[in-house]
Amino acid sequence: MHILLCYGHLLSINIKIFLLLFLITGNIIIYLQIVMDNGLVKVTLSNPGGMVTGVQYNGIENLLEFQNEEENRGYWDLNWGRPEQLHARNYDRIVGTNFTVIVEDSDQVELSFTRTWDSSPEGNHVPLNIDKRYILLRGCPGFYSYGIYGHLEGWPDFNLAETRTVFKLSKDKFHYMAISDTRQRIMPMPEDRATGQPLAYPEAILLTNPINFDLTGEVDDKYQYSCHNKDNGVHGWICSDPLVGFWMITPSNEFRTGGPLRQDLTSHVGPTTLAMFVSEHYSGENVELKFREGEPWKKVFGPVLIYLNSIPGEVDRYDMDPYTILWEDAKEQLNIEVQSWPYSFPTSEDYPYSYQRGTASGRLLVQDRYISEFNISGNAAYVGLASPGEVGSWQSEGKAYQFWTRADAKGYFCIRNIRPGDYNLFAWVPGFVGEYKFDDQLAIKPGSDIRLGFLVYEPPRDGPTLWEIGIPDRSAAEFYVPDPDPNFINKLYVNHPDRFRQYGLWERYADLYPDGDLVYMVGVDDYKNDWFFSQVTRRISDKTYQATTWQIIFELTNINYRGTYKLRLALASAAMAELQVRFNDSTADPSHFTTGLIGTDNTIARHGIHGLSWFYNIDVPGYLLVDGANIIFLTQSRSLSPFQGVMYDYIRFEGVSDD
Ligand SMILES: *[C@@H]1O[C@H](CO)[C@@H](O)[C@H](O)[C@H]1NC(C)=O
Ligand SMILES: *[C@@H]1O[C@H](CO)[C@@H](O)[C@H](O)[C@H]1NC(C)=O
Ligand SMILES: CC(=O)N[C@H]1CO[C@H](CO)[C@@H](O)[C@@H]1O
Repeated sequence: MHILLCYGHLLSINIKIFLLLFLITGNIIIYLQIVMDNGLVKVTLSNPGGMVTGVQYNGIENLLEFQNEEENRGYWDLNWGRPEQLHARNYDRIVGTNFTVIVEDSDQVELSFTRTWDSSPEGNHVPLNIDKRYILLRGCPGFYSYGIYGHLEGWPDFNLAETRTVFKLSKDKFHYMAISDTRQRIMPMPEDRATGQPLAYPEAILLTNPINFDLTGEVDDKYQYSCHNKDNGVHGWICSDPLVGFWMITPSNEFRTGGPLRQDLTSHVGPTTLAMFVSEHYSGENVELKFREGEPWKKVFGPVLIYLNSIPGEVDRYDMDPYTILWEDAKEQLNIEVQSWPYSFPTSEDYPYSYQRGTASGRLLVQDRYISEFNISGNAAYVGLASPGEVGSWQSEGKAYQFWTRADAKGYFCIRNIRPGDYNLFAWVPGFVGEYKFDDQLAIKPGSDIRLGFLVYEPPRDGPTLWEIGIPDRSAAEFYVPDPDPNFINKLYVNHPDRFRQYGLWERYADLYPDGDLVYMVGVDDYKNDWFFSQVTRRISDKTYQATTWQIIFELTNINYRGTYKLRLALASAAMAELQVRFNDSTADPSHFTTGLIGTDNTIARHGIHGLSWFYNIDVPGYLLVDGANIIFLTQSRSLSPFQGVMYDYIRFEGVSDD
């Protein structure tokens, strides 16, 4: 099918660059438009600037929204601040004033638009040199883009909060959006958001008067279309007449921040499609890239592929619906790109080719004698290389590159195409608490082949499991996720595995527990039905919220009053929260344990089911326990907003060690 779809490849002609619309001032010629054309796609760029102003394909003059200003169709942008600016951000749409043709031959065109930092006070730009690149290959219906960001030693300090590349498509043409096999739908028009009713925050709109009447009464919110880095390889839009797909393909996660489970935006109403490189989404300010004491930095974001496809001939020839045909072809193209990563064609010296990279491999085993007397295979473990740091530090790391893989069922893993540099190896195994870190740093050099052999992870464990709630997998998805309020539905997520992506679920807590907070009876209740996915605040009036205290009741006999029991508490998210834990005394002051104020991942408001992962090991002296029924009180004490709270990942109560 793929070859059939892309039969246009055969028609490809040599690549041309046209320099159009020039001005002549004195003896200087200034080109205002640059066009790359390979016979399949024609990409028009502004000069100076290097904004993508037009994408011509399959008989459509411009897939981008031609009614937008030229600098508001296809661009790179960023949000940055000075250290002393606190939360203030400066928005910067990157204008590359220095245009250079880097490659122009019959197989490839590569263009560069650079902006050099202007150190004069009037410059007022982020202290970065930025090189935006565009590549067109022979026979490829699409184009690549990547960015090289550099901060030289001694330059001013700053924070980089967000950077991405954005494409705004023709709103008359693109109405169907696809981000995964099960997340595809006809989307609202941008006008519908203006005529609709804003909900608890500006991103969420109730569609009261949409152009497409069928969408009346649904909620639109771009955060409902977020995706894990590991699954965010391809997303985009389909035009139904003629049938054309516009896809953002990101073949590698190496340049993204925060590892495989970090989530970020994909495509959303506009119609807009994004490749997010740095952002705070689902993580908070600690994932901002902070540059201090004039430290030098350089990073390559991308390349990403803007891929176009279409259906030649009559649609009736296929036994699939046309949206599926285009989506399946886009996924196939993602596979091709992933197989070809790292690419051999980008010419920047900051982009290492395959032979300039290294490999690390080994086998991860888990040793937990309360589960097995033998080593357990690190089945499907996440194993990754990231900047040297503490356990978990990679969750908020984004200055350098990260390289992650999944181990096989026996725990064998192989991480390929690692850029040269110093790394720590981190791993975690679904089903086991905590995280593994290999003791030594790994120095990857071009051609390195590091074989680590057996690595044995001993997850935190003192005594036998007396009871547990949930599964340690860094997500709250296994808990009870309520149906949304029928007035605030996104129909895509009705009867959908991602039911947690509905708007307003935080309000459902008080509906379900009107008179008192959640009480969970160990051995009686089932966490799938009886443990609400998020410990949120309770609304008591329009703008007033109340802290909540959940209880876990469990029976205990033969208590070892001199021994120490252990509570393992893994959180899947925290937003301006403080979780206090008390044993059998709801008023103990101070509480037996508190997390202190933690988290700015904002996952409750953004339907994320998890943000950053937190893990606490709490000693429980036996004298706090009683023979018979015991109560653990979990108080989330911060309650200024509906979006404050925690999500639990897993809770385990361990008996006293039998050593
Ligand atoms: C313009 O860009 C090219 C290619 O990236 C670079 O080699 C050159 O130094 C730049 N010139 C200026 C004046 O920044
Ligand atoms: C687990 O594997 C390690 C590494 O191969 C080995 O040293 C250890 O003896 C094994 N433990 C058991 C209980 O088999
Ligand atoms: C010290 C303390 O508050 N103990 C309490 C533990 O919980 C039981 C209820 O199961 C109470 O009866 C105890 O007073």
